[in-house]
Amino acid sequence: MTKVTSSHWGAFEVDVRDERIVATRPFAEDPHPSAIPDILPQAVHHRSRVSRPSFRRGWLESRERTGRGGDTFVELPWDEALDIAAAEIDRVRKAHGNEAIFGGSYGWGSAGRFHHAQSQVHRFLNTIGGYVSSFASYSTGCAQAIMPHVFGVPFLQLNYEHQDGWHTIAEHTETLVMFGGVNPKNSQVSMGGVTRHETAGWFETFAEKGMRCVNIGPQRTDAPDGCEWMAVRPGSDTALMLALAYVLETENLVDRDFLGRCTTGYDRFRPYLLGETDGLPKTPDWAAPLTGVAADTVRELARRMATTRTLITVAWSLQRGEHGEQPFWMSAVLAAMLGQIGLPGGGVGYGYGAIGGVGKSFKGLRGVTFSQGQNPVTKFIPVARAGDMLRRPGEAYDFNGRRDTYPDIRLIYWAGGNPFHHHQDLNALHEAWQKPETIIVNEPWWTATAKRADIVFPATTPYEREDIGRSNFDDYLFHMPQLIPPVAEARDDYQIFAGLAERLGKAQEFTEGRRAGEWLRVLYHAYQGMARDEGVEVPDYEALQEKNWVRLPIQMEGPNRTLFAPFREDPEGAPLPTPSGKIEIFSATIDGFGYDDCPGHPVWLPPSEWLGTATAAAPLHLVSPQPGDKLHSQLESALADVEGARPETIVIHPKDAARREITTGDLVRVFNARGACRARARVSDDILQGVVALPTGAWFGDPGTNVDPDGNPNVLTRDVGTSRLGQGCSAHTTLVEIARL
Ligand SMILES: Nc1nc2c(c(=O)[nH]1)N[C@H]1C(S)=C(S)[C@@H](COP(=O)(O)OP(=O)(O)OC[C@H]3O[C@@H](n4cnc5c(=O)[nH]c(N)nc54)[C@H](O)[C@@H]3O)O[C@H]1N2
Ligand SMILES: Nc1nc2c(c(=O)[nH]1)N[C@H]1C(S)=C(S)[C@@H](COP(=O)(O)OP(=O)(O)OC[C@H]3O[C@@H](n4cnc5c(=O)[nH]c(N)nc54)[C@H](O)[C@@H]3O)O[C@H]1N2
Ligand SMILES: [Mo]
Repeated sequence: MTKVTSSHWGAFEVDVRDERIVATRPFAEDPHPSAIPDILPQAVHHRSRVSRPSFRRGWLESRERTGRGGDTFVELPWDEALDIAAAEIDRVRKAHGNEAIFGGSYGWGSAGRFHHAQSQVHRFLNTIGGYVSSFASYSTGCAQAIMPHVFGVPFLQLNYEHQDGWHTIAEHTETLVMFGGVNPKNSQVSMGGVTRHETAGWFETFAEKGMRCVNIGPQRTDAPDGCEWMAVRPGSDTALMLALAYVLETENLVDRDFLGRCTTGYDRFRPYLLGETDGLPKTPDWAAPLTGVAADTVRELARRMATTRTLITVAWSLQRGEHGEQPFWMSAVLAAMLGQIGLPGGGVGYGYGAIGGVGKSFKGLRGVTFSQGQNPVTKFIPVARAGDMLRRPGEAYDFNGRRDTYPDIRLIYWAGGNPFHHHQDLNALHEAWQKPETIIVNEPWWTATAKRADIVFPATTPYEREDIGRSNFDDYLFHMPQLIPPVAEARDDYQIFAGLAERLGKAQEFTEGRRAGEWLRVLYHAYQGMARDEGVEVPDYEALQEKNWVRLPIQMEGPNRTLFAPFREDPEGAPLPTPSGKIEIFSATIDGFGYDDCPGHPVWLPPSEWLGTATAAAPLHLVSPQPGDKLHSQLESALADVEGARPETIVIHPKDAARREITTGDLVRVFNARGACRARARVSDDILQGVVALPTGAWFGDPGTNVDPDGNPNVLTRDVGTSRLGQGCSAHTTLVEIARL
């Protein structure tokens, strides 16, 4: 049998023989298919699958909690396993209340609208009284806090619904200034799926049109070949942006009319820019030693930006570091000074390349959604503060103008995420993780997180269940057929939670009396009605099953979307939803919070770890980007089997390598005071001297291994919020040393 299915990395064909996935092939309509599914046959049937419900021996026998990660597991039959888990959940909620249950459960899980692990776990926990949740994402947590203060619009809405689409950029942009690049490697994936991979193709078009594309960041490879590379030290972008702004201000290249009509607070920012408030004019010469970019290069770029249609783009990675609020806010100020916000192909935009859907323009069509219900518990944490939450119960912390205390968590339920891949400072997380009384994880594979749980329920993968594939940022609709039976005794998350809900007397609330197949039809029917209301006909469920997939007629061709065009046209008549109705260069709201790590207008704040604070013990800046060959830590067990694939590859500059007598292919130890991992060196001048890059995604090793064997960079990263405002993930703020092994 051959069928098409969808995934976060796109659609692909699957060959099935004797109830096994034997091969995958690209989807015919995808111009640049991802190679990620190549490994799927090995991964789905890998020996690292969780076969049966498993209990950590120490927990099962004596509720002992210090052995997480180092213990053996006992397999039990499903009924008994669900009984024990339900009784434990019941005990915790009765003894400590639902505020003692952490169900934030961050992670990407798999595509598919019904069997979406987060929706399932949240709905379940809501039916039994609620859980402590988490706000935003590791991807854009900091931006989601700061950017609404600046533009008034939720950050992701800005990315997906407002900012210029590729068509508009291709038509109008003359200079594309990309902080952190725009990397087709990253746009291979999108939450819920990206069917046509178009980013690389757009850059071919830009090149044909003679667009000048400048990649500003530590790695040449962050943008397609043919783009200029302006190497800049990680963490220093705000200084560079300030220097560009200084040139605009002092060479009279600022659009004062735009500033007057559409912004507020330039008068508060300008004295800082000119050094009147701190004695430090933010000149290109001031910035040069901070950024590593020559002053003349900055002047030339500023003049070019002021005299051509210029779009500034900012990669999400820039806010995944300490003070990540600043380059995001400052990019908006710089764009405002240029006065091109609201003109097609000009202004500023975020996350192009981060995710396949950004830059595409479709008519809005609501999605297929399974209701998570209402959470009676209002307590939440900023998502990346999970480690702090476990370490500091009852202690106060700041977040975006509010002061709260961390809850005292007794039980953690995680489904569809891998914190021992994604969280920073994993050795510290491992310590903190020993504190809760019980940890339950649903997982298809024995990940580092599953190995550190007390109860592991084996979950199916999307290939083992029927689902609907649909993303709001894509123009395809899929019936995702069940391709193979569940591997070993795996069950769908839905079935697992239905079993727990039943034991807790909430079967009806959770299932509403429906089986998964019935839910699919109910959800699809609602979606079909909504689509019809929007003028889009989609086939009946049975017809979609038969067809396998359809392309929806929702594409917007030609230049079609310009960020804040109506606002520019008429700032009084179409104000932004900020307190002033304008773009906030100075925010009285933020100023009122009184945060020294995020004051009332953008400022240069050096991170605690960057090349400016390099020491003999940790002289290199580590960036840990997303892996090109997979999604985060998914499919990792099969990839790690490939001869020579592990440990992960770390990119290092020839001069840094020579000093350490490292050559390409050498095994190295990467280390700092927080931890150490192995990696395999690749010497390349595609990276700025002083910077090394090790992608995320290797599975974190077992406790007791001092040097993480496969190369997970999060043994090295710092677990600290971006600032009291955003409290986002600061993974890119890390210094390390490297030695040959
Ligand atoms: N150093 C550093 N760290 C980072 C980042 C960085 O840039 N640098 N980036 C951060 C970012 S942006 C992100 S988004 C995170 C990503 O971190 P995660 O989203 O946690 O990573 P994934 O590997 O996608 O984890 C998903 C897990 O869900 C499991 N899964 C898949 N399908 C199902 C299912 O149907 N049911 C269940 N129960 N489980 C399923 C997978 O096997 C996998 O273990 O990493 C963050 N960490
Ligand atoms: N193939 C694949 N694609 C993915 C993912 C994946 O796991 N695999 N994950 C997806 C997810 S969840 C997300 S959130 C997005 C993330 O998308 P991004 O945040 O854009 O991606 P990253 O790979 O973290 O970082 C991109 C580049 O930023 C540069 N960089 C790091 N720090 C700085 C800095 O301070 N200044 C400048 N100028 N550049 C810097 C690094 O050189 C790095 O290669 O990617 C998505 N795409
Ligand atoms: Mo992400």
